[in-house]
Amino acid sequence: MTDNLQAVKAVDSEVYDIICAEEARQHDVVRLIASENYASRAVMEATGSVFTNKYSEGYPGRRYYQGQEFTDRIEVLATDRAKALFGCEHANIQPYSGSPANLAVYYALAELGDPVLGMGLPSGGHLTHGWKVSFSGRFYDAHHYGLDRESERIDFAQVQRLAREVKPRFIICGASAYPRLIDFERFAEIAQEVGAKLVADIAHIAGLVAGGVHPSPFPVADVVTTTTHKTLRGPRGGLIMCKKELAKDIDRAVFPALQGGPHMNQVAAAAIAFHEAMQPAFKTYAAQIVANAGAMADAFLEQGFRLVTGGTENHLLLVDLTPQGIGGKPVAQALERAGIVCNSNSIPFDTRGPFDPSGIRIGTAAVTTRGMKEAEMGRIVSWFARTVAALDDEAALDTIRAEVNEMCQDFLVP
Ligand code: DSN
Repeated sequence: MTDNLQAVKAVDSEVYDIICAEEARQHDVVRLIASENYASRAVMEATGSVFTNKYSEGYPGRRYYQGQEFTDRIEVLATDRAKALFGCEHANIQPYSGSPANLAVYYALAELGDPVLGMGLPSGGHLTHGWKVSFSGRFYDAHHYGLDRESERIDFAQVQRLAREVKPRFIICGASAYPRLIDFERFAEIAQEVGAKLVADIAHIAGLVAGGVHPSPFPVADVVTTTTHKTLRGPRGGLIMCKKELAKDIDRAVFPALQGGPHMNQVAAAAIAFHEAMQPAFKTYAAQIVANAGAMADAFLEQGFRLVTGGTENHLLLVDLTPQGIGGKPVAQALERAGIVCNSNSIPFDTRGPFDPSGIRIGTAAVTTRGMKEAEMGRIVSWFARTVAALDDEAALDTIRAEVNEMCQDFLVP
């Protein structure tokens, strides 16, 4: 990619050097952050295209500035592809990212102070699902469901009880750190019973839904939000999909209520990502993400680690380090020194605080894009185990890093 950055090099060698260093880092380490991926070269070229120069407030055919012949074409193309890919009635590709997409849904479906029901952050939900430090917890009457203590899976009895009690405007399902399938139909039954809308945030699993390896929230969800860059492997961005009858409210919430001009370079890149996700190879990719996560889970269990829920059915795993008696943070830091990049994460019913949680979150979307398969997952888990056993042993971590680096040379990045 940096081959293409000759203008950057000529104008600003400082920025060029930093980009090159980041490119090398992404090549030389094993990237396991569950929300990250490697976008294709086509997606990155479109992100850096001339559409970055254009303002286009409004929607296709209804813009406020002239010069929209091609912005209209690219936005229609992107939304048509999103609708075809996910099988939905309406799509809005303008949200800048996932949090703005969720904010638009609150704006469209509720008034300030209205009750809403979402998954608690410590259970694996997202900040924008009503957590108190986000707009969603501050300006709405947010209530939270969580997990069953025994199974560590969504506690639907609690969801139903809370829904009946608080009568939310909408129930939001979907998660950032939940290793199991989401039962959208069960959520829809509860939402219907209490007259609430169902919002599904599929940011983490959108690529799995598109690839047919996770159940789709359509047609049961009223609104579906996602980012375009996680398992879906597009540019950084957001997308809202909904039933036709909510289209106007959603569109008005995104523009003019919350955003100005959409980032059309991002829209063009998203159109490419949707095209890529419609190809047969993407189904194979999505299936391999899940197979790789499963292989990792097996390897972790063999090495004696405890996994939240005992395993995984999607792209991510949560390793609970409580039995090892160490926190996730020092382990994540040692792993980074060893060339394995992931994040510490709270586990359900965590007894440690959010800045020093008990778990490590791991995702397989990025390593799968590089072509790594089950055998490499086994190697990664054995490096993980060696790292945990050698947290402060710089020499041991250097040895692991060299081995990781050597393996990475065999797997291309786009
Ligand atoms: N930052 C994303 C994640 O890591 O899950 C969610 O916004």
